[in-house]
Amino acid sequence: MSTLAAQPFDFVFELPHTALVLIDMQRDFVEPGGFGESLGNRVEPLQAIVPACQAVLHAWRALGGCVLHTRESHAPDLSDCPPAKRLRGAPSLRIGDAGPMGRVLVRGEPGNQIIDALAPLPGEIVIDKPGKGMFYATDAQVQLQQRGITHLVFMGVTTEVCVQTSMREANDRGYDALLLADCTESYFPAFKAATLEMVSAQGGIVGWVASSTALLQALASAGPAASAPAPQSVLAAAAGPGQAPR
Ligand code: C5J
Repeated sequence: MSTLAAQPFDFVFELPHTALVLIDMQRDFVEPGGFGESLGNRVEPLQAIVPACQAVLHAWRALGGCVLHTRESHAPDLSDCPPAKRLRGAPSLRIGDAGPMGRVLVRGEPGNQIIDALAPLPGEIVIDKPGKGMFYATDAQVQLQQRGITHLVFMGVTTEVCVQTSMREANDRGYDALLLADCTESYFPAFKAATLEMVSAQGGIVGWVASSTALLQALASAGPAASAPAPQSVLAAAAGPGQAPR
């Protein structure tokens, strides 16, 4: 059992039953020339969280913790992209259009890959999600249940869109969810600040918020014993697709 200082109160978790979730740390959002920039946003603030995300990811992996990555992505024929999503607004590139990193938000394209610094390792879960939330039209729930996961630690982008939507979906499904404040970012600072507040408000109506430092301290005191060996069936299920698109 590990405990860390969080808002609105301490977050208590067991590493073998907790997954680290990285939401949409893909080139489309984090690098110039992608979907995020095509919407008129500056990507630099999102790049600034990468070192903190890396520190947590490395510590988590060192203890053998479960890791789940998501990518916001659509099938090449866009059959899973509602016209309302594709046609909304006036971006310089729409979903499916050819951009500097290939077709925007399309599975298998260079821009749809998770950035090198946080690239999934073989055996880590990779969820391609057509929506903003990680559970909508995906098998995330099945994958987590197979591994006995009850708690989620969230990092990624953007705070108020895909991260918050995924946390709300997780909360409704009964997961205890923690958001690491310095490992998530928005193109809009005020939206990030509001999300951090609304997640932990009202006694943690969506979940908890803490710093990566607090989590790293909790992991350091947990040590290798926190990572129980996985049963054979779970190890078999964990041989996931890595970075390969589904
Ligand atoms: C957005 C996301 N912002 N990953 N996607 O469209 O938050």
